[in-house]
Amino acid sequence: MDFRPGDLLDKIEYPSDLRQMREDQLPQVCDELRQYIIDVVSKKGGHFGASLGVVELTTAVHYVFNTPYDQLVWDVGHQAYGHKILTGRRKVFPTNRIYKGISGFPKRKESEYDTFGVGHSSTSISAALGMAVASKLKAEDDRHHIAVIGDGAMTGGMAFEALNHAGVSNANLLVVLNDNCMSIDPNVGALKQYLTDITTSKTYNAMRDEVWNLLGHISKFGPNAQDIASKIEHGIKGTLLKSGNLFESLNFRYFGPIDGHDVKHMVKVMRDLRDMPGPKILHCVTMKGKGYGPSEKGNATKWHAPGLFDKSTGEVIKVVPKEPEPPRYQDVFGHTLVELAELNEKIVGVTPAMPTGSSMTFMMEAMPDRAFDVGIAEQHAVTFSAGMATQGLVPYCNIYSTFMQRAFDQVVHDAALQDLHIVFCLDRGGLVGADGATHHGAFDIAYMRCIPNMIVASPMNEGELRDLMYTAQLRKGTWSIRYPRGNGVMPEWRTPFNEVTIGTGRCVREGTDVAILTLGPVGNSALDAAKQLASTGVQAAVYDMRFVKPLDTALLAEVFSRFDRVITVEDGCVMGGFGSAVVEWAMDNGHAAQVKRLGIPDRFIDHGSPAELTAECGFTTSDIVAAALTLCGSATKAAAG
Ligand SMILES: Cc1ncc(C[n+]2csc(CCOP(=O)(O)OP(=O)(O)O)c2C)c(N)n1
Repeated sequence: MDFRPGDLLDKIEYPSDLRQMREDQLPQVCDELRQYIIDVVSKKGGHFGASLGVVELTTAVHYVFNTPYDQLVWDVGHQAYGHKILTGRRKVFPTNRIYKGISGFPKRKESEYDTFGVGHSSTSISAALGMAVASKLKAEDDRHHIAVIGDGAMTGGMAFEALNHAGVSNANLLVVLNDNCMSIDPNVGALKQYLTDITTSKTYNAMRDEVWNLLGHISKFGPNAQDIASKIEHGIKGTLLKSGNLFESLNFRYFGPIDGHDVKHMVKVMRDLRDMPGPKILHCVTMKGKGYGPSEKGNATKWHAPGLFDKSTGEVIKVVPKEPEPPRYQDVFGHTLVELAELNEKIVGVTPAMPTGSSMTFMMEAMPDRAFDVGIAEQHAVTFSAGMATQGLVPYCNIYSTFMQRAFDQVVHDAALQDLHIVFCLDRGGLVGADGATHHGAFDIAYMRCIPNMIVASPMNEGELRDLMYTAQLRKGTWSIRYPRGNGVMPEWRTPFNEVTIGTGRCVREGTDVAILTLGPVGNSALDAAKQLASTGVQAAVYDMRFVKPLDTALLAEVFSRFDRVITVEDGCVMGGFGSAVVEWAMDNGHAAQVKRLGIPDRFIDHGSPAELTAECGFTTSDIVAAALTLCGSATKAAAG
């Protein structure tokens, strides 16, 4: 597939080439950059709207600042495609997010221009501040540090923590706030309102300067001056706080809002700010999806990461299945939650900025008063849920496995320790594919099962997900129910609800030679493996354990008394995960079976298709077959020897 960057873009290998160009050539560079992103992403997939929206911002930063000596940190990093193209990766950009190709996010190993690895949000100001303070300590006073953060990412607690620190640091830091009013879904919260107020109040900056000058003068004269000054100050502060002084009150010098699509103006403003010491914030207003007709027309959520599309029409390319497809797990979650909430008025829904991604949208539409998008704020989502649980509500708090890592202490300290009845639903458990190492849900089984009081479960299919969700509102406890990205296995998924006994698994296939114990949907691969094994004469039993905590110890006792060859399979890390739980139990109870654990190995797994990554990790159907044959072969040899 041939991708043709335009004439100017073709000449830019690195930002030093960009900086050779005349300022009046920059709009054309932006145009070509945008077209190249549209070309590649339409055919290869990936994040789309966010990168289009920062084309001018990216070009201006690399034009004005001396990157990579000046250090540029992206927040989340899904918007950094233009940055990748301008920093040595133009030719390999079509390999973006593909197995063994470049990563869809900035990554330190990939380029010296990627100063900080990202994928999770709201880290940029902390990281850039750390770099700025390090530069100061190393007496590199000419070095600049730029954090680019979206209005969505700015809703995360870490961003506020970093602003609070930076404001007293006197660090040479420029925060560029890329305000497009969008997260993946429309941005939420008071900060969003606040940024809108600043943006719409055109006279804000001029008024602010005049007012503060005036106050300075008044306070010097007349007996009532202090009184008048304080009254004016009070009135003005009210206006300012409403319309834009938040950053200044944190000791940042605030500039903007400016049009983030006027590249020449951005260059001028950034040059002015470059030479100004101390913490500064530049508020740029942009449009997500800018410069491509269909994505400018609306539905920015769809254009966040639309999949493949026909560039000329904007039609998303869908493969129409011949048979009715099983639903996505996230949709089963979304519909089931609405059904349960209709049955149980105590149920509420919580999502930290992922309504569409988790299908919490279904409940938000059906019961807007009982479903909450709290912004990119996983820690808050957990403790907010805990607060509601203290009052007898039953929150279903849906957080992607990888993002739940952010809220580990809140799960321990605010939920489990107080034995609160909350149902954490962990979407995207396991290998997620093209988003790669920052997004795989590798660790939740291990980090949840070590917490006292927790009930940790994973369904083998959609019906079991419904049953677990149903049971979780009936039985008090702090629950973690994890399920994967993508489609399930049951086209007829709307099964009647059945209560599951907590801490019980089930045998889904009888066998005599080897037992395969699984947690979650990998049980389906184990069933396929067992069928293949049968044709080789090996009879494998398969157990869907359902719960990793509490473990079904009665079932384990039965398995270990019947089998001396056991395989565990999970789509989570093998270190400390489900297999570890089984082995710990076996050791503690004096069983000496041979146990082979399959799962995600003890290293970070990059991006690729789920099939490629599962093969790399070694828990495909064939891997399970091979493990069983090896175990059975070695047992035969041991017996013969
Ligand atoms: C901790 C964390 N939670 C959730 C996400 C998922 N996520 C990726 S991009 C995004 C929206 C970011 O919005 P913004 O910073 O405004 O950037 P935009 O896409 O609008 O350019 C979200 C919620 C994430 N990357 N990290």
